[in-house]
Amino acid sequence: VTALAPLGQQMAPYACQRRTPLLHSNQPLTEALETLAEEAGFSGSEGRSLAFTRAASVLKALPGRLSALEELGPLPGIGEHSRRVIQDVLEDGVSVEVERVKLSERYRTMKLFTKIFGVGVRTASRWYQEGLRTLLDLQERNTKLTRQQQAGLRHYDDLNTPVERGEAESVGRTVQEAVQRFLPGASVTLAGGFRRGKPRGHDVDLLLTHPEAGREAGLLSRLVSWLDSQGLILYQHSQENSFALCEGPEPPGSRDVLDRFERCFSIFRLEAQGGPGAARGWKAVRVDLVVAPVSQFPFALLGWTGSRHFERELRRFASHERKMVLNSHALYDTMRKRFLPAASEEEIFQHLGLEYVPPGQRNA
Ligand code: DGT
Ligand code: MG
Repeated sequence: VTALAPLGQQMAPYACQRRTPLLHSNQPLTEALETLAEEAGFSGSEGRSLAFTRAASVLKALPGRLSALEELGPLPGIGEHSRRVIQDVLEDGVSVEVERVKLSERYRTMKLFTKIFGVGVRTASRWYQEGLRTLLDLQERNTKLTRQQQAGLRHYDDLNTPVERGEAESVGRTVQEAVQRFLPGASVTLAGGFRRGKPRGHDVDLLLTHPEAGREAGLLSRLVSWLDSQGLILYQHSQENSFALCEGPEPPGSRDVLDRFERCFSIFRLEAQGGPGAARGWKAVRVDLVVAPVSQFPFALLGWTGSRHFERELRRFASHERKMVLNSHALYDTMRKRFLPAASEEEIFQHLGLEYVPPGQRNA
């Protein structure tokens, strides 16, 4: 019998050094690991969550279906606990641990609550501790909700029905047409999972820019008011640009570095195109509108295309391997103490000394 080369033999350690297609051959394994990652996140164990996410991400990049643990070889990034889970699923088809998590009251409740727009792990956890278990509980016990959470609850079913690609494109066209009224020449780009080739997603991420620097200023508020006046917006809150290049980017690992663009979190009222909303005539869809000045556009595009794990790995690679700070606004070289401008995503990969990974291969 010829010994097969381990499937994971050539696996590079950072997800941004690998190609990760949308479809892969190890779905049952990655689902199990991602459930544990999610559960660890619900318990506030970020490190443990990341370990499971990393292991899942490695499996997504394998060239074929794993049939025995040994085929992995001495892969970096898959810890002992993850190996145990993989082995269980390979041998028994399921992991008892994962099944137990999925049935646990805490996991199910946390999942129910965090699926409300505007509810994070902290809030969901507090509600769970207070004994709340259902969406009805929230209403009956007059739980204090933010305006965002109220909207999230009101449109709960729609917002937890996947957005189809056709719907995302339709939202994109609507925004594009509206933008042309106020700023001809401005562009609207569909980012997020759809740019990576996903056929459906949880929201629509749209990036707006204009080829002439500065022309994009003020666009967002005019755009949103107009969309609102047309009855297309069910909810929105906007945030002003708070990023100044002269401050320098934040140190790596600091939270929310992508959140400093002029940005609008919204819920659109989308005319139904079949599916669950068809009878009613419309469907609520989560839409994020982000405005980037043209000089930052490639960084914004790279940062908003995802996946979240791919982004995290890019930033980790930049800082640990290159002593650079990457965020959705800029790339900063801490050794040479200067920003490295880029006119395209390709140039950012070049600055980092990474082989270019096209969007469809960033599904880490
Ligand atoms: P999905 O669930 O189908 O919408 O999948 P994605 O990949 O489109 O995920 P999404 O929409 O949450 O985010 C897309 C990318 O944009 C993600 O890689 C990170 C970035 N991003 C989106 N929102 C935020 C945010 O609030 N903070 C930060 N730091 N990054 C964000
Ligand atoms: Mg998205």
